[in-house]
Amino acid sequence: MKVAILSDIHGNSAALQTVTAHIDAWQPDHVIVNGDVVNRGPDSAGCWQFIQARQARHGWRVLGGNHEMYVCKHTRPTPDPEHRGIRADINQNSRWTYKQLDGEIAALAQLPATAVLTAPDGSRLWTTHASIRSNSDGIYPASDDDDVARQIAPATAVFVTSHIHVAYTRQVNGTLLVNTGSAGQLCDGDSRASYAQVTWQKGQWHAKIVRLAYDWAATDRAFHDSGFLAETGPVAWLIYLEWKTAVPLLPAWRAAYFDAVVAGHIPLERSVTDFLHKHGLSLA
Ligand SMILES: [Mn+2]
Repeated sequence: MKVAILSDIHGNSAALQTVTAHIDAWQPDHVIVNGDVVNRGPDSAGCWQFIQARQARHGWRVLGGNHEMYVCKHTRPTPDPEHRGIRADINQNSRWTYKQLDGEIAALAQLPATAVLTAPDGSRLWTTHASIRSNSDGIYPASDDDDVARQIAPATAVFVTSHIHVAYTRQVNGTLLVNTGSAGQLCDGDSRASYAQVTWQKGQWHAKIVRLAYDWAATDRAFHDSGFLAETGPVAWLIYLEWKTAVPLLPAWRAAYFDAVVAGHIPLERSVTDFLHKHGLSLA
């Protein structure tokens, strides 16, 4: 049995095309999309359409991630606190994505959280966006074994996670733990797309991470031409540069500035320009 698991496409069509071509050539028995098809990128609608077609015609299984949830939250008639005032400015890009996905929100909201495949010996491969506890509870390469055991309980032979955009495989108390990384926006210092190949062969599970260069210039153009950079506020600059550098800038900005911005001590735009200046980054 051959299983391909991709995730965290984040509206990056060029990366999705490259990963899909590689998966097609590998000819897996199952393909699982482990959440975050949409948001934080220039072409959420195109990626969602493509994934839906693959689901309908090729039986791909599609799971929801935290970003599908963020986009769906915009349907609520009374905006929750995350979508009022300054927090609305910070979260502008999920609103932009929501508008692009008009008519698709019900389908996004209904995506399942988990896929389970069983080998002939009864051992199981469990796939979910982050952890058993929540779709934003990241499992890191250096997370303590005991913490991971709680995040993946009850233990299965293979546990496939994503969410943090860092690709790796490791063993945790007899479980083969696999992080798919991200098709569209890496955070592990390597800007190539990643996905996971998991196989059941001769009575054993194996896992491998595949890394692929893709048409970065096309994605760069899409960030500019789609209006993503111009229309979704300063946080979009961080997202764009995170995509470009494969370094997790958004969490670093959040840790340093989020509370001050929400408290009104510094305007959002200046917090981002200060942050970029301190890190020697610019949009040009
Ligand atoms: Mn993601």
